[in-house]
Amino acid sequence: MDRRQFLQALGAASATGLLGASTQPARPNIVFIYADDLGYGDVSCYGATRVHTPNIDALAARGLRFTDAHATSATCTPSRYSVMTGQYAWRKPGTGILPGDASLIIDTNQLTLPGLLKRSGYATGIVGKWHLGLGSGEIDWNAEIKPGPLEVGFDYSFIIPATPDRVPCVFVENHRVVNADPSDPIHISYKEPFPGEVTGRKNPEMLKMKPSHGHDQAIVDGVSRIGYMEGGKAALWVDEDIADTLSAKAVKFIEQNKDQPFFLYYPAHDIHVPRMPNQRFVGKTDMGPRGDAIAEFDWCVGRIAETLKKNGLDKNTLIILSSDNGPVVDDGYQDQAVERLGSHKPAGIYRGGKYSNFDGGTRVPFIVSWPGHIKPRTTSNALVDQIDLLSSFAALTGQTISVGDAPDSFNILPALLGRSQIGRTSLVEEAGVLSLVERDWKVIRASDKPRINKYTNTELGNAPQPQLYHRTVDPSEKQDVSAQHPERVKDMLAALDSIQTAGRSRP
Ligand code: NG6
Ligand code: CA
Repeated sequence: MDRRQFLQALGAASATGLLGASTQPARPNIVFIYADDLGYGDVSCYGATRVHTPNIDALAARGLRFTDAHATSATCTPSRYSVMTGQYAWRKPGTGILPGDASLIIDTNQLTLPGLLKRSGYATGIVGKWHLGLGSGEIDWNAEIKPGPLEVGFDYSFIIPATPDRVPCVFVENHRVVNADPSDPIHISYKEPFPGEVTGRKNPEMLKMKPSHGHDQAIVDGVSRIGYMEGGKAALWVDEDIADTLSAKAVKFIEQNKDQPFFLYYPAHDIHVPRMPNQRFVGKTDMGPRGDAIAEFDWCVGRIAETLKKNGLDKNTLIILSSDNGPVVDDGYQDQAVERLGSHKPAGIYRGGKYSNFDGGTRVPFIVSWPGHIKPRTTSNALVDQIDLLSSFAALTGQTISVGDAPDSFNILPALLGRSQIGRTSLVEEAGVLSLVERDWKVIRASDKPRINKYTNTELGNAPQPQLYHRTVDPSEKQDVSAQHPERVKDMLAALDSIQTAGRSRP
């Protein structure tokens, strides 16, 4: 048996048979809560002490907490693309961090996570940050905006089009900008300011939060952003109210769909920059806006959990909570995150963070709860990846996936439900370069890119030679042991090449 056959056999073993008596398709409601830039060490049930996350901890107490779970990438767009499609984003060019005027990067004929659940009779909704592009050319923000979430499997959509630090700073509900005013049309540019537009660069006296790097263009709600914007005064969001607005829409979606199975994808704007939590959360931690945004995110988790309970849905709802990439402290605004960090370790014991090849880039909190089906207060060391939700939910709902669909999504349902300690046996992590994890080992491809991001001060994990780390002996990736194991490095790099050229990795 060669390596590939062996991996396939292992994958198949984890995909079948382990569910035992309860392989019956089930159709619980599914809520996927996806934080933005929340690190492994940023919540109390993963070891944080200077911020308290009682609602996230309660979720973990009701279910299963993973210690070796990964976002597919160390940045947002590729991680989200992979969750939605079950395909490694690096297979598709153009899936890096998108500007706010980018076209939709998901093929509308492709099988998607919401599309799969819709096929099984679920009502599907997204409330939160999209960042996967909209439309198929130049977007007219004053007309119908499509294709977007509704064309790739969602029945309902209420989104921040890109990120909170990118224009346009408006919500889009289904195909329309919320509170759009035809007499004050919205225009967006990522090239140059509009005539007479005030910007963070020219008018810093107008800012209530100043940039530390970048973010010196359009000014909205006293914060300068990436990109230029004019018009749409009545449609502009107020940063401090985003969490209230999004969580209220999530509550409404749950209440409106409570009589049928539903899938709610809740990609929160917290704790991405600009960190502008509501006044209620200001000072909840002594870490400034970054800590307070974590408290705000936790409150949203509580609001969703409470809504499920109030409507008698808590027992029959599977909740997953995770983050789209690792943590970053200074991501472009002077928000005291560095000055007030103190002893807090956003990535826990892991090295690097957002943007990094080291594990801090992709190893994130990952909690699954489903009362009555998952044992409370349990922990799993199984290797899992968010890209696997698609195939795992196909198994959960008794569906098969065609060979060409979701090419990198493994069915790891037994691990997700705590019935197996085996998730994946390998995975590819994407940051500046690709890395391959295989059981106890991780190899990072060689890269001539900088070792440190001088703006965010992140250790990027780039080195001119491939690096090899032992994941159990040295989880913090301190000792590159490539020189001691040249054969292993060679084999693993070859395995990574073949995953890349095969175009698929799903067993
Ligand atoms: C970077 C931004 C950063 C953040 C990131 C995307 C600058 C200087 N930095 O380019 O602030 O927006 O993109 O974050 O503009 S992500 O979580 O959506 O990937
Ligand atoms: Ca992110």
